[in-house]
Amino acid sequence: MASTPSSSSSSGGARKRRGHRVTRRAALGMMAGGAAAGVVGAKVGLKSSSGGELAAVANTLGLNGPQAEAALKTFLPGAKYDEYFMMSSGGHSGQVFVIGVPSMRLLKVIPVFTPESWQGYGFGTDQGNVVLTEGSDPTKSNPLTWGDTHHPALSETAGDYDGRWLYINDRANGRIGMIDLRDFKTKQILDVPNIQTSHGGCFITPNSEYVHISSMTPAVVATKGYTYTPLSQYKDKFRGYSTWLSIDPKTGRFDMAKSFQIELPPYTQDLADAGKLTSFGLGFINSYNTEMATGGDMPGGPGPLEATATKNDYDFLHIIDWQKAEQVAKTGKTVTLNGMNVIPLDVAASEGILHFAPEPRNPHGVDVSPTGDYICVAGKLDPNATVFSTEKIKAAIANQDYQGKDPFGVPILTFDSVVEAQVELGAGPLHTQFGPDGHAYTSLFVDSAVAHWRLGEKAGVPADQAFKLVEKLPVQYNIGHLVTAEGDTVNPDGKYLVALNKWSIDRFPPLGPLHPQNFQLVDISGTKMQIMKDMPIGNGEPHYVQMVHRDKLKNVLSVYPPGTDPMTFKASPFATVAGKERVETSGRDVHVYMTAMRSHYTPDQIDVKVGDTLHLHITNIEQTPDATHGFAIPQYNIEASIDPGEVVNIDLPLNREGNFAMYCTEFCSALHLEMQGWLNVSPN
Ligand code: CUK
Ligand code: CUA
Repeated sequence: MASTPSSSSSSGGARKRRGHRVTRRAALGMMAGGAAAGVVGAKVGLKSSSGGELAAVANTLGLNGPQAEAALKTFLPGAKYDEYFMMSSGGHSGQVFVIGVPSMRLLKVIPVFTPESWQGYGFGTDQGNVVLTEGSDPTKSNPLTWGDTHHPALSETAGDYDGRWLYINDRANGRIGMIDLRDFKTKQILDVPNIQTSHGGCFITPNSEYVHISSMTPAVVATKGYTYTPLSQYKDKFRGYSTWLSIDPKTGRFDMAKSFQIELPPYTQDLADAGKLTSFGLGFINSYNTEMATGGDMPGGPGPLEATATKNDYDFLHIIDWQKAEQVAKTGKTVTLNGMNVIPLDVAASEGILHFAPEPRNPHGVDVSPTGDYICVAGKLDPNATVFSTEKIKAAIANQDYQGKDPFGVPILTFDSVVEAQVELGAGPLHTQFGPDGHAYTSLFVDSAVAHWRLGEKAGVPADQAFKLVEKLPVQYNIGHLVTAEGDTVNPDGKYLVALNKWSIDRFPPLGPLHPQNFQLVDISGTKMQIMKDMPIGNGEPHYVQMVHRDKLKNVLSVYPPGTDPMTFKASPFATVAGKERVETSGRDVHVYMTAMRSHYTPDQIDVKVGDTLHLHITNIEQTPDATHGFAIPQYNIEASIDPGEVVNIDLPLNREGNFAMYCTEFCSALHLEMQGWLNVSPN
């Protein structure tokens, strides 16, 4: 892998750092003797260390100096916390992973679209069951039980993460989930009307006005969900939709009355991003398959989709003026489709809401630079990053500088009028993230490398370094997305980059033919990028990830206030306190108001009959951090996790007689094994 010597001025010390932030060295509270230049230097020389053993350890493992240094820099002893958290999509695991940086430790799995039994998500309790069922329209009776999470979006204020909510899309089923970052639990899943799949999202506007999600593959939408249509009518009947979901500023939930969609041509809409600062008010969506190919690779067909969908030299960057759309959405020019306020395609074109700019064929990522001045499109089949200029786009729109219209009447801006630069990076560029001072980093899938390059003068880059490749770092292997610390905000931190590699091949011991993905932590604080650590991801296939500073997550609860309903964060009407436990029967409905504390449930015997419906309202009356109790009923597929202060509700129709030994699944105390009881279901 050719690697160009750094010509940048990006020495670690020269990078601006936020004053209130601790440097990595201070955060680690170690390496007081200074960064070791080599293995010998790794002896550290601290009086409190056990002597010169480090060099011997490094020699035994065959570590070179930079590797030994990286090992120390990424080690965190207990009770020392990571400086950053990665909010990682979990791909087709349907979950979100929370990973510490620089330690690269998995700290939490947040179930969103897929049931998860440790947290009792989707096994009979209200939170998971309600959320999964509500998010499964139109088949509420048969909930979808998996999703394909791709693009997490942290809520923002003034273009910076604010630590309130996290959104994530389901690429498979066109859904979006909302996680509250007070308790890291999923509060809402919305099956977005009129889109069957999703990829252009989630992205969030700079003040969390909207979270955007657009369809990937177009579909035929009818007034009641989807309808069958021959693929020969693809161009006429299939449509995509760009969805702007209004965020309730108090709860983070979706406010459908203020949300709207924009109808799009049946191209395949891919990644998207929100404008910021100079491009505030605009949204950008890539597309491919402007050929509108539908496959057909058997004899007599037009050919495989991947061949027929790559014929055009250019596809279209969709440029959406969402502030204009917001105004038009309030007029009579819209239609209502499955409960969604929709701006028809011809209205979007004629009202100046939607413009196209040609982009080199079959692009993938579109990423807006921190100042909002540059829109970076990576070309998959093109070795360049194509950089569009916000200023030039605005001028071209104002001057109606069009090179034509697409078959649906959408004006196409003149390519040469809106492009600022094309930077040759290497084979298979996909996604771009940013550091301070106009540093940009693009993943190269085919090259298996990260390309470090510089933006232009509007990002503060000296003219002689503008739009130049700085360095390429080989990664292992076949990188998809990448992330830098707060690298998609108005204020990126630099410091760390993580390469999200699709293949790991030989990096980890084989444990069967399915290999993990490989996250690689890269130090980008110095003049040369340096790999610090590999982390196998043995679950799902992460796509995008955001990396947020620990300071931003300031609202995290350690315990709930007593008797809290986690869906509302308010006192639950079903909360119970010690001494008030009771059973209330009304007809065949048996309500049990139960408390859980170390090491018993009260009541610990429940007597019911086949045909009754049991309504369990369990309050964990503890306020000790980490004193979570489980609650399982064997044979009935019930499993709850009840955090301190939390109230969990379970509705259970009793269809089978027996004595069921309900028990606590969380090893909570010395007498945890004794924390059990009996559900006695007698014959009717
Ligand atoms: S996509 Cu996966 S590597 Cu869904 Cu963001 Cu590019
Ligand atoms: Cu409660 Cu174990």
